[in-house]
Amino acid sequence: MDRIALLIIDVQYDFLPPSGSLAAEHGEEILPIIEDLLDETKWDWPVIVASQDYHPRDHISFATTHPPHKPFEPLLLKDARGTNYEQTLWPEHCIQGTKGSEIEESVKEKLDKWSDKVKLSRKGTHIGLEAYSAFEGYITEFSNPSEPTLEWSSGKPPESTLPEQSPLSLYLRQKGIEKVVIVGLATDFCVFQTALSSISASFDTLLLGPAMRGISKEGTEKAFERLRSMGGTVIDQGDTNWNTKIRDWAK
Ligand code: VGL
Ligand code: ZN
Repeated sequence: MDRIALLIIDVQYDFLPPSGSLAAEHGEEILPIIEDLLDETKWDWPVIVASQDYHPRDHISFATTHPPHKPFEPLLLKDARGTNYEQTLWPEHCIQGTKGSEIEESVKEKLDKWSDKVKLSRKGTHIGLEAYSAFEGYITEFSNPSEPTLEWSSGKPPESTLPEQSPLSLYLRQKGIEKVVIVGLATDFCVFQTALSSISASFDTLLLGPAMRGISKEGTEKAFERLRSMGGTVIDQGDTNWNTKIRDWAK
């Protein structure tokens, strides 16, 4: 697994059944596969990055921040950089300090064992900015993460960067990474946007379908189609031969 990073997107309780506030249907089915990928006797990733959606209360993406609007409605908003955009409003999720924001325990325990090979990308921390892609977060220690600084929480936000200049890209390049394998939640939002950034930043990008689930079925199918058309490699959700396919792609 030379020069290949594993990106584990948002495997957090709020995106998982049975109690997540924004659970991806059957999201729990991805856990054994991710645990397999984190088995050090089977895989030797030089770099692993987990991402964490990590919102303050009153985040711009929450329906409760914009009464009387309801979750899943689209709403035109202006963000903290002054950009007008259409926000899909969400139920409150992944709020800093809550159980829902934590990375699922079995995955977290395995990640802790990779010690200095694993980092955390925390995103969505600025109250006035939506951020789906792991390339839009700041990079910190996995086992001893730092809280967001003022510019990453409520101050003047960092200038928007091209994906190739983002903190995650710079980190991966510094480590000599050329290829990334992406797994996690949710296929149609954070996984999709992370994969778009990864392709734009010229990483050879593989999506492991069996280890991801989406919020909507149509959104998930569209995401796979678009990523394939942009040069991403997608292993289908039902593919039982994924193990061999990753190893062949890695050569
Ligand atoms: C996500 C919606 C809102 C995700 C995060 O992780 O896919 N989706 N925030
Ligand atoms: Zn979010």
